[in-house]
Amino acid sequence: MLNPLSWQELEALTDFQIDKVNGVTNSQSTLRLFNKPEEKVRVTLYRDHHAWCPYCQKIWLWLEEKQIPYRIRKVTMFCYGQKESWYKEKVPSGMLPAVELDGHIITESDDILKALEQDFGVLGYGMEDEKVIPLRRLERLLFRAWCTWLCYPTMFPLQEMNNRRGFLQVVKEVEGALSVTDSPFFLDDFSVADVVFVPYVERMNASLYYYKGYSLREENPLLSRWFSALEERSTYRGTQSDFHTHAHDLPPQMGGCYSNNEKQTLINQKRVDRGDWFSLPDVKYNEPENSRQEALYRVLKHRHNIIKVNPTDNEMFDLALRCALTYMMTDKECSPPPETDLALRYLRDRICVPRDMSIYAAKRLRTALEYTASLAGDRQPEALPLRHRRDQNPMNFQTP
Ligand SMILES: N[C@@H](CCC(=O)N[C@@H](CS)C(=O)NCC(=O)O)C(=O)O
Repeated sequence: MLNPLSWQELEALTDFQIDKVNGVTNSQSTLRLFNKPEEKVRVTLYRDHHAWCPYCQKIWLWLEEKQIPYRIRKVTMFCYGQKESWYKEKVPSGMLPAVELDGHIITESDDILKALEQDFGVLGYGMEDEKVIPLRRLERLLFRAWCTWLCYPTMFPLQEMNNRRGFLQVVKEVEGALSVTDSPFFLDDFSVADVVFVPYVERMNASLYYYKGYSLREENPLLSRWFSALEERSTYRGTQSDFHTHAHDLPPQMGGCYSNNEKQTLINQKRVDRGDWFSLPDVKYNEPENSRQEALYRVLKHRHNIIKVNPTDNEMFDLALRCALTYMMTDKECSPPPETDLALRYLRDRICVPRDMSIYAAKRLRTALEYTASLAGDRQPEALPLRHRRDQNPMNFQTP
């Protein structure tokens, strides 16, 4: 049996580094300068720790596209822990996102975008442009049809069918809107109209695949082209989540997501929860060469907390985790201590994209954890909670 590499030996296997201040979009930054002096910072974005909040993604993506220097302060959402009192003093409702612009707090994502446009100019078009307004309306229509299908239990198959039909009708309209120009985007180039659609269409793609067996990206050619064009942009890639993260962060946020339990749905659920994660249509660009190094770097950074929050004995899990990382980095099978299968799968289920790492790094890590777990046993951990995600309380991962 191969002995796992030591932490020191593992450290030698990654030189992953990113420039969080001036480099590509990433979820770990707290300051973004885009090579401008720090005195230029006029904006602070308040967003959630997990990068789950769709309205925050909208503002985040806009700021990254426009390369506006800004600070980021992360706040806890109700479903995963206690809201910070300093934030409630600024925003009594505790709602996210908020932006502080020259010392003035602005809430409501649409109002934030309009205020930012006034000071920094539009992203292609303005929120109130006559080309953008109907697209914003269409996005809300799509959102409502999605909620109707996903977020309410149905008593009869006919009701489920009608909800599905209602959603697909709006999708047809979206396909129509995407066919108006030759560009893969809603207007002649990437613009605020795309930013408005990104957060929920990404969540629709994940949730309908998982709960309804329906693959939005694969079934609709123009939406498929749109997703692929988005994935050409490093800004979008930095904010992009994966199917596993969305499928399990949405239920508490939406007040419930209801599976239709059809054959394809059950196949998809198994794929999202247990792999093969590389077979999922949640990403289509080629895997970067350093995705394993990224995953390793991120685990190394937080390994003490990862081990501390795991329900298994620390020493045993330390060994098991090193087995999984050894396998991920060397392709050499490394048997973990007996009965650590649950511990490894506990972590497999809690990798959060893009909070912890980017989409391909997460696929590599989930695969290594699952494979190593399978050498110890085939037990599955308790299902993830549906009403809250306090198992993901960010306080457990605060670094000095
Ligand atoms: N209409 C608001 C909606 C914002 C919203 O619903 N935010 C949710 C997160 S997605 C929130 O802050 N909920 C409180 C919490 O979860 O702590 C906007 O566009 O900004």
